[in-house]
Amino acid sequence: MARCSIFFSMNLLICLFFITFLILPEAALAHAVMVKSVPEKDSTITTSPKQVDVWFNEHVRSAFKSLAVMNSAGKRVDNKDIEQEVLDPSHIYISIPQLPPDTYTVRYRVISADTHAVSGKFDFTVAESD
Ligand SMILES: [Cu+2]
Repeated sequence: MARCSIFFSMNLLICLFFITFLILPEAALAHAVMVKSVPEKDSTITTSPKQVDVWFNEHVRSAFKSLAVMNSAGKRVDNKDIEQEVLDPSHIYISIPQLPPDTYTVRYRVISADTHAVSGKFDFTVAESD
């Protein structure tokens, strides 16, 4: 009986150890994730936007950020003038010229507050207006 409860306590300790080391650092060091964009991911719009905006769940570092908009042929179409909002460093954006109907891919790469690089992509479609 005594041996049994010691064994049980050991298991509990091992469990707590893993819970602490698996969950806590993840919460403390979680890196930025994209939470919103304009145009929205997978949206279809009939008016070519003036810029592409991307928001993260936390501020991202100003160094080494990148944002690019490619057409369906893989050609870069943005104006290569990425900016980060001064009052909201979780927001980056880039201007784009008038875009013809096509499906465009936005690629982003930023450095989180926790120094991890975060990258991703999403599409939006500019459709013929009728
Ligand atoms: Cu991270």
